[in-house]
Formats: sequence, structure tokens, C-alpha cells
Amino acid sequence: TPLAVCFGEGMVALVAATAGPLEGCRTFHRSLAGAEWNTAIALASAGIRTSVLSRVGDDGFGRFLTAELRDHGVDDSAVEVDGDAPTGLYVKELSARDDGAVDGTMHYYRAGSAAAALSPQTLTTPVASALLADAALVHTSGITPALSASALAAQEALYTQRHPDRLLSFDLNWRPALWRGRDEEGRRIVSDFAGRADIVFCTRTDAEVVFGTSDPHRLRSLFPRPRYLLVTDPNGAVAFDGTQTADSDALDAPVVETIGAGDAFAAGFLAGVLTGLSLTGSLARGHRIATRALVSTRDHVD
Ligand code: KDG
Repeated sequence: TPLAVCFGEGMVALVAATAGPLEGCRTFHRSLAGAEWNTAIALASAGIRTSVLSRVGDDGFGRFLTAELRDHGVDDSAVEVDGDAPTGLYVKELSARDDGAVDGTMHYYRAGSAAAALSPQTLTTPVASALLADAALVHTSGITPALSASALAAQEALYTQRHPDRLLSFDLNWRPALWRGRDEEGRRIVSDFAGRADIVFCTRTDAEVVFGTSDPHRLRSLFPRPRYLLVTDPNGAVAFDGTQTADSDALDAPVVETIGAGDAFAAGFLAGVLTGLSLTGSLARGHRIATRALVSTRDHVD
């Protein structure tokens, strides 16, 4: 069976148990976060052999994250443990809206994290090189190049040392908080990865911000190389495979949590591609797995 390798930072999310400013919040629910790690777990749940290539701190949060991977059937043998730097963390603050819905604000505590020290050397350990040699797909995102110069260099190396039989997947995941003060540079860097990947995922909103358009045809002319280009929004996805365009609607479901749904959609689509499904079959698989993430309470309850 094909192997998928997901490259990026895993974090612990501490989600406020009550709405309101953090200074008044006493209780937080802990969960796993990190776009590429979410995708890895969803890929494994879709039956794909999956490994994560990353780094965590030698701390309780790092051990929690790697245990979560193993519990979900993801191989953690290429997650390096850093004796000095901590595991990345984010805190989600909730605010109640007038209409009763809840908005979340993310606060990152990840500067100087173990994963910020990802570097080209991370790829050349015996474990990592064996996995990469075997991988049918390497999944990356626009988050990792924002973490540090060495993390950017590592992702660069994955793209320059590409193997003809290995698909490179790139989820744009534009995170303004990580590019603050250097967003022009950030746009250039993530556009460059999108132009070189085989499969590109982006939300309509991120595409507008980063590429100046979310029109699938204009995007296609900006990025002629990717075999698959997917533009998503809360209602569905548009996909191109060079010859055909497929439109598909998200499934109707009672939404509990939207964070992570994009990561799950990517996993479902990639699982479809890896198992030889058609474009529409892969899209349907993406929506099915995204729906599971949307209705699940994993991020709120232990
Ligand atoms: O896609 C979900 C991610 O945004 C979340 O898990 C946190 O990876 C994360 C990030 O860097 O924003």
C-alpha cells in the first residue's frame, strides 16, 4: 500500500472551556492541532499508511502528541525529540456572538518551538530518508515555511530533491499571524511552493488574499503545473485536473467545529488519489472525511 508522509508542526491546542477573555478563563480542553498532523490522522483513518516527519519537545505535550499519532495508526518514528526546545502550543479564546454562535481567536506560543528547528538535516536521518524513499506522497503546507529559516530550507529541500514517482501536495493554509510584518515575502514563498506542487489545496478566502483571485480559471493560468488544483469554501469545492473541472457540494451536517475540516478534506481527496479514484470520487471522499471532522467534538472534549 502507498505511503503518505506529512511534514509540519504538531501542536497542543488548549481550547478555552468557556467563552470570554482569556484572563477570566480557568479551564481549557487539550487536543492535538497542526494542519499537517490533522491531515495525517485523517489519512490513516481513511486506510492510508501514514508517517509524520516532524519534531517535538522532550516534554509531556510532545509525548501526548506522539501518543495521539500512534493511537490513530500514524507512524511517529520520524518525529524527532528535541531536548532543549518545547513543543509548540496554541490557545484558542472563544467569544460568544449575538446570534449565539461562538467565534474563536488563536494565540500561538510556537516561536522557538522544537518544530521551528526543522531543518534540511531533519530529512537526512536514517529513519527520515528511508521513509522519504518509500513515500508515494509528501504532504506539506504554507505554515511550515513561516516557522523559521531552517524550516523553510527543509521544505525547499523536499521540493528540490523531488522524486518523479512521488506526489507533492501543498495546502496553502495562509496564516497572517505567522507572516506579520513580512507578508509580501510570505506570499512570494507560498506561491512558489504552490507552483511546484502536484496537488494544491486552497480556500477561496486565502486564494484572494495570497494570489489576488479565487477564480479557478485564473488560478489555473497562474499555476499550470499542479496536476490537481482545489479551491474550497464552506459550501463545497472546485477541482481541476488539467482537463476537467469538477464542482462538488459539501455534505449537509450539523457543524460543531470548523477548524481542521480543511485538513480532513485534503486527507480524503489525497486518499482518493492514492487509491486510484476518479476526480469526482476523490472529491466525494474529501467531503465525507471533512464532514466527519465538522460534526466531531474531538477539539472540545477529551
Ligand atoms: O488547519 C487547522 C490548523 O490551523 C490548526 O490545527 C493550527 O496548524 C495550525 C496553525 O498553524 O494554524
